[in-house]
Amino acid sequence: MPNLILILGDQLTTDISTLENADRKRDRIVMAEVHDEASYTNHHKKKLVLLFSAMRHFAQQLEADGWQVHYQSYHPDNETKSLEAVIATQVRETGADRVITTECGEWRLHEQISQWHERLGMPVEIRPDSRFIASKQEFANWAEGRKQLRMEFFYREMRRKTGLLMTPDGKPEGGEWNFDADNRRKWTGKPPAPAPFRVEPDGVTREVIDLVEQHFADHFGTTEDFHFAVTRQDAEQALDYFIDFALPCFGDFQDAMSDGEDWLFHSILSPYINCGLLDPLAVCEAAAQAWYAGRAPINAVEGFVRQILGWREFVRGIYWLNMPGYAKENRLGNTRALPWFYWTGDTKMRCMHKAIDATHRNAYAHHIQRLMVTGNFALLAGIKPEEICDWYLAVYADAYDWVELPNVLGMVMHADGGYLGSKPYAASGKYIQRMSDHCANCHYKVNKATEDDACPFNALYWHFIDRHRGDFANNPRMGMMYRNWDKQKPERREALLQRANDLLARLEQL
Ligand code: FAD
Ligand code: DLZ
Repeated sequence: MPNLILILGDQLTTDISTLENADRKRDRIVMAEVHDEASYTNHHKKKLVLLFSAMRHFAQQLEADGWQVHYQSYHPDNETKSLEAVIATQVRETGADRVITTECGEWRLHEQISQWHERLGMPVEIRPDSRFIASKQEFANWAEGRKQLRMEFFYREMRRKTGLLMTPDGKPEGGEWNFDADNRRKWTGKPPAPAPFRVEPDGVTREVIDLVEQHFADHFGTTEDFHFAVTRQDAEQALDYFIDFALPCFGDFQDAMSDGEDWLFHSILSPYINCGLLDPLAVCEAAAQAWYAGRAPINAVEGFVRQILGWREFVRGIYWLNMPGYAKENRLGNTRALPWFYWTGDTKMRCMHKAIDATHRNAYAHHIQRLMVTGNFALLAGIKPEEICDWYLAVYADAYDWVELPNVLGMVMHADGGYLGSKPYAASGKYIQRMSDHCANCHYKVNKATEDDACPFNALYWHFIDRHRGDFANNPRMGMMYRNWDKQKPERREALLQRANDLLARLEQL
């Protein structure tokens, strides 16, 4: 009897654990573009194109390698609209008596798949996802008994485990674990940032673009200028391109933002790593090699490796340790609705407009735009976590619940009460001015705080500090903010709070 081997849209690698011990002659691989996965959020059109095209290319490769593949292409009239329905049909058609899958990345789907053995009446083997460097159990063991979980300590464990950027006697290369302090330069146009790596759409991708335009016309974003890689080969070239042209400056300008450059020196690899086209450990190894070969400085390479080996693994661990309760956290008691301009970019705040517009065009914004612009604004304005989380899940090509949720709910919104991060990343317009050239082009004046044309981030920042005194006044990392706030004259504080209340009352008009 054949096994049915389910490969999901974010498991596009022959190293996936479902294929271990599989028999090309006996077993059947099932891949399906289904309504339920394509519609559980308002996925950016480019994310749909990326995944459907990458899935189709991967299925073709499997077939060329001698696998039997059942592939369902998307059509709104397909009778089988969920993965379960596809599997049930395939069970009937093939007489399979066992389903094998690799654990999926999202709680939502994980819950469904966990019930399949009962619903299908047959064994459903769920294998661990060995693409991650730390297993769920390993993370749980590390976290056990710790009151607070801090990425930095977990990251060091991962460095030791993998030996990445470690000397033979077990010390961190370069003499430090972390070169974060060297990752904060403003970018003023020099050196020029490389253009993003581009792959021109082939026939398969063009077909998917037409499909998405036809059936997902109301989804966020655009398919125009689609240039993502959709095969492992091309994604590997994107990695090489990053290492050659952007990695050397990645460290210096990691936190920079620019009015005229969407991508700066970022790798733009997360869409590929997350869907399986690139292996996270191999990506880190390639970056480390560049340092050993003298092709990139340590602040760049360590900074890059930390994002993948540290943050990426850490947020995944947090997710699985705390779901499903984590998604419902709202410890700061936020109640405001997400302003509509998050979907349109129609705001006079230049930094917000730029970040949202890039998101709409590219299905991409870099980390500091996500954290310190669109995220920071939502934090200061007290937006309901579930609404801002839904937005982030929809709008990026790399978005999956396991990585989006801890970043948004934990890192940005501090809605988990400081479980993931020791202090909120709240910042006034000054931070944005320091790290970008947006403010020079903005309708609002970053040097003003209470006037009608003052940067909204300024008064909102102090409102946030004031309204959350009970949450943060005893946080040692926030003490200085409260001292600064308390030092201001009462009339000034009053004017700032009044301005903030006025802004909060007409968020939609900003
Ligand atoms: P680079 O800046 O080149 O970084 C290299 C790699 O490090 C990334 O490709 C990514 O794999 C990893 N990485 C960096 N930071 C993080 C992080 N905080 N968490 C996990 N991995 C990280 N990343 C996603 O992959 N999917 C998401 O849905 C997502 N949502 C985010 C939401 C918010 C509010 C914030 C603040 C961050 C989010 N991130 C998310 C993390 C990070 O912003 C993106 O991984 C990064 O911007 C992707 O672009 P890049 O490949 O050019 O990254
Ligand atoms: C994100 C996504 C989308 C848009 N479509 C599909 C699909 O049609 N078929 C599929 O197998 N997977 C898809 N995915 C990825 C899944 O939703 C993903 O496996 C879960 O989000 C778990 O990480």
